[in-house]
Amino acid sequence: MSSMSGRDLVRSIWAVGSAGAPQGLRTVRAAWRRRRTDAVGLPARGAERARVPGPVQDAEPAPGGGVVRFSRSELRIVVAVNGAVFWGWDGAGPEPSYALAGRCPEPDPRAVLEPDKDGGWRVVAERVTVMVSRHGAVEVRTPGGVTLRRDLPPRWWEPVGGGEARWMQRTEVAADARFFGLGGRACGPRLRDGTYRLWNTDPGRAFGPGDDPLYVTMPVQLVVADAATHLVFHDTSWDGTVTLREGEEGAGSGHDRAGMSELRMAGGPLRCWVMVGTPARVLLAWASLTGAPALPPSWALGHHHARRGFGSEQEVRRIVAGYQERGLPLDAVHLDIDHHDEHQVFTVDQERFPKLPQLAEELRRDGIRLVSIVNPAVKAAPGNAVHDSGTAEDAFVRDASGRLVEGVGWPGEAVYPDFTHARVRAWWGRLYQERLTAGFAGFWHDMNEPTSFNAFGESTLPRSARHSLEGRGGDHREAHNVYALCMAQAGYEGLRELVPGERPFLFSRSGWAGIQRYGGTWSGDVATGWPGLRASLSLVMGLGLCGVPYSGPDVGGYDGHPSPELYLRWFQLGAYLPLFRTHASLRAGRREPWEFGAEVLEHARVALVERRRLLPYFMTLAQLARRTGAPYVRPLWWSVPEDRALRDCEDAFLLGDSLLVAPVLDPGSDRRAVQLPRGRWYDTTTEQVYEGPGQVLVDAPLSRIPVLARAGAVIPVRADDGGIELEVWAPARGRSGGGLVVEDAGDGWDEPEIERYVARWEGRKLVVQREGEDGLSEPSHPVRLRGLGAR
Ligand code: NBV
Repeated sequence: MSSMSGRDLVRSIWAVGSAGAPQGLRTVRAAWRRRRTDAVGLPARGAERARVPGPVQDAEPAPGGGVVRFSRSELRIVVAVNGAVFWGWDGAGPEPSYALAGRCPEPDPRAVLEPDKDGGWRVVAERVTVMVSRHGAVEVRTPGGVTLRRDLPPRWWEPVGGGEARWMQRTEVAADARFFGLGGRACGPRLRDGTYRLWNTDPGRAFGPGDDPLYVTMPVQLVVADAATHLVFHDTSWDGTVTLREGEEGAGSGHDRAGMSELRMAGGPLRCWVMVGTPARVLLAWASLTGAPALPPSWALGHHHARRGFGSEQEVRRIVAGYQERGLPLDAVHLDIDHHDEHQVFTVDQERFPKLPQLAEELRRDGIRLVSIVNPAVKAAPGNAVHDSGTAEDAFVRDASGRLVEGVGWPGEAVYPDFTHARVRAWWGRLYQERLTAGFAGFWHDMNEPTSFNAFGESTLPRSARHSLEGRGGDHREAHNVYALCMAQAGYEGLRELVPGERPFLFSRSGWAGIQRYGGTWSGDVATGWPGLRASLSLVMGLGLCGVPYSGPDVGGYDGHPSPELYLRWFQLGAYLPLFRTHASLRAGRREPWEFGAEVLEHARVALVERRRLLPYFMTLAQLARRTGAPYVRPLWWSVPEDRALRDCEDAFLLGDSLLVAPVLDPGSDRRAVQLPRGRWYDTTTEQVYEGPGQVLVDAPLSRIPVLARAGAVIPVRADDGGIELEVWAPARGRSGGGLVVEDAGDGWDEPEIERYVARWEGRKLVVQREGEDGLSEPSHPVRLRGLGAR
């Protein structure tokens, strides 16, 4: 590696990369270096032998299912008490797993393995039947006998000289099925025909809908069909691809063509979990398996402003004052890498930020928290305290020969903690004390795919880099996709130890199945432009369906200069997403709402004020997400997955049960079409009534995006005095409604109770009551009725 200083090295790589001509040379050199590293560290694959399970031999029942033996493999099936079904080939069991929140759930003793026709076997459980053919095809059926998926017998390719087998699993699904999930995808949320890679990737530049994969990939698919929704999770962290092809329904007497999904993995166990039911039930089972989403502290549900290039404490103060002078609500300020010294992570540049704790204290008095970026790359320089303590802990990733793996991170030549080791996680977790002392209240994990600036041909560690993998031992091929998940675990558990009374707040650029246990994500460097705006909604919705309910984009896009209109439309969307954050790169210019002219400022103010008013609703949604796994942002088909028109609708979403948000995603629009689910809906600004199901045209002037309330909804909002008020939208005559309220628990661990409300007509009077064990009572909060003027 060259002797350049860290930042120079990073800058030169960037400069060369963007200059064009030398790019080829760099790529060749880097690719060569990676090949050399991996050639030494990884066994050559050589010839391979293909294998399929072969014919069935016998079967043996066990709790929750049993084992079916084939001539060249065996299949273990377990139905768990939460209704999820596990199966694993070649002796694979559910553990160890980075996705599971704890131990594998207990088997359901009622599920039994029994012989089926034609020499096959089946496991009959309450919510699913799993049929295994005599050649190893596995079919999942509803209790009514409708097939939801049919896995053909898998295929393995094993290196003749030994080593990791790669494998392929092809699956047929219903002709009407639609695919969602696979982590954060920019081109969704409905995943069209194509091949999607499972390898967390920093695209190295701002991305748009055509870029795939991105920072968060997961082998989690949500398959929505008329017969039922199911989630399938292949619990394998290796590199892979999923090829999807939607089916086609034969019109009239024509034949249906099944949908198809083909998973190819470079290694790891062939095992999966399937959950069947309604979307809500499926997400509940998923959360019970992989962990309840962390509950953000209440301030994290407000507005966050991040910025590259805050050059000093004074500048932070100036920006905060800019918000305050204009009466714009602000809840958190994020400091990017610019506040570090040359060693970067867990340091503060004392010249430019000499009194950070004092600044943090001042801000906190105004209700604003400081959030810090945290990168995993540790500057490889003796004298850098983090480096030295990590070295003493033997914390950094090594290669097969025992040498430290050096990459290029933001601080230049860098080493990378091996977060797949419990001791290393504990060491890293303790480092957050430095951040807490500096006054930070929240943490923003960046560059944790992990990214190493192209030092190894692709922008991450070499595949041969060794990892502990909880003592089992392995390499980066297996550890890569769970690197950020383990970093999040380290941060979360460290913070729990350091500040036991407060709920940690962290969000991470990269992640994998289970990341929600520790925090959320954000969309990374989304490209400024209308396609980027659309992509940011796709990411939030897709991640929500994979069990990660808290995320949001960089409002305005990361890399460019948005027009005032684009900025505003992004801002208006962001105000209804769980993480509402403005941020951009150094070159992209400012993202403060007053930078785009007086008109934008006025409309942005309305969005900010409305977000603050809706905080009790957001808190309720966060609490419900933790208890049920349901994302705050839901596709329109959430409770009616069989509604074909809604299933294909990607440009609007439900925020909880009560609101439908229809962002403006195209320039020059002042009206937009909205596909409504069944029932009556009110435009929350004009109180105009719309009746669903069906498509309606709704006003969308520059001043606001359409937000519709479901008739009968009871929505907790912030009253002028700061308390909670119930905004109740009149149900249609003869109908009733209701809603849940879970109050803010402060930033600690108290468990507030769920308040249930009903709204119904008593003659000409709309009555709102609280439902309790002892019957109905007066509401615990003042009530404001809306929509009464509607006919
Ligand atoms: O820390 C700088 C940026 C950050 O602003 C952005 O949000 C991240 O996605 N970060 C990427 C590192 C960029 C390095 C080239």
